[in-house]
Amino acid sequence: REPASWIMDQLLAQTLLPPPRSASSHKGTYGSVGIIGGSTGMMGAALLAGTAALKLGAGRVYLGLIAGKALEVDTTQPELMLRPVHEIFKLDQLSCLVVGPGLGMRPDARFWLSSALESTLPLVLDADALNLIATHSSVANLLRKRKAPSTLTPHPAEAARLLNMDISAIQNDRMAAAANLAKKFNCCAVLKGGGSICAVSGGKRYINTSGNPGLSSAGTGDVLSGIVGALLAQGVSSENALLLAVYLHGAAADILLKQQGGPVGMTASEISNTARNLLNQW
Ligand code: NPW
Ligand code: AMP
Ligand code: MG
Repeated sequence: REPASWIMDQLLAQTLLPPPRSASSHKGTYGSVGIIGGSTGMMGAALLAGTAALKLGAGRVYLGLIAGKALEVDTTQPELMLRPVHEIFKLDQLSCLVVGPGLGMRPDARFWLSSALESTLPLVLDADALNLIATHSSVANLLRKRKAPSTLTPHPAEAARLLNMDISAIQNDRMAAAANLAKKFNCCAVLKGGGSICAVSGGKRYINTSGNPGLSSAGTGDVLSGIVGALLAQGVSSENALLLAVYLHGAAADILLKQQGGPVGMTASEISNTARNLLNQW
């Protein structure tokens, strides 16, 4: 019998890469990521997730923004296609949706999350998508009933809300918490924080070995969700996309820690750039 827990290191991560790019490929070959989030005051979270998806190789990235007075273009990242959220559901070529970065908790956010859960697309659910699932049993039921793959990316406080436990209880047995998330919500899940635990099918768990406290800054989780989306769009399975994204995200932080002489002031945007370089080197 296979053991139920594994160590996620560089050797294992390098077995999970998207296929090499062929000379005749085009942007359609690398898939389209839709990001749903960006409510008023939290537009940055959606932009960070979108930029991460772009940098990690998605062919196209669309942002479906919740904010009424949303941006129409990010002039520092004009490759991103910014749309009002309802337009995302009219696109027929999406490979996956990342729902949650800066989504907020208002009824319209819940409506668009439910629409995503009712779709047949692979989903990455982060941040406020997780908080809405934790607080609305009708939304949680939509998640449990999904046939397409779903991936949850909670930090310990979000995991505590999802499992209706204290943060200290989650942290006291992180392996069990990760497995319970996957089981309860019929998905794969990462319990984030130092030594992230990924739980996949069959009760299998992977303890991540990359990452450092430089990642303890606003927006790094939004970047992780965008990286998972990029890998899904490039045809990596949902389990492998989660494992590879978590490892790459932490490994990027480890490279930056060395380059910058320590963990202080590491930014989420730098994680995207460095993870991109690492993926190209592998
Ligand atoms: P404390 O009080 O800090 O010690 P929330 P969020 C706790 C968006 N963002 N271990 C934490 O504890 C996101 O996408 C927008 C233990 C606090 O109580 C979301 O949509 C950004 N405790 C939204 O903001 C950049 C931990 O959890 C609570 C923990 C809210 O997301 C930032 C905070 O968590 C952000 O990504 C840990 N490892 N981690 C932007 N630039 O637009 C957290 N806690 O209430 O879920 O709030 O994570 O900031
Ligand atoms: P979030 O709280 O959603 O912004 O996500 C934070 C990201 O940074 C997650 O991927 C965490 O695993 C990672 N992270 C935060 N603090 C640490 C730490 N001390 N060591 C390793 N990774 C961390
Ligand atoms: Mg977060």
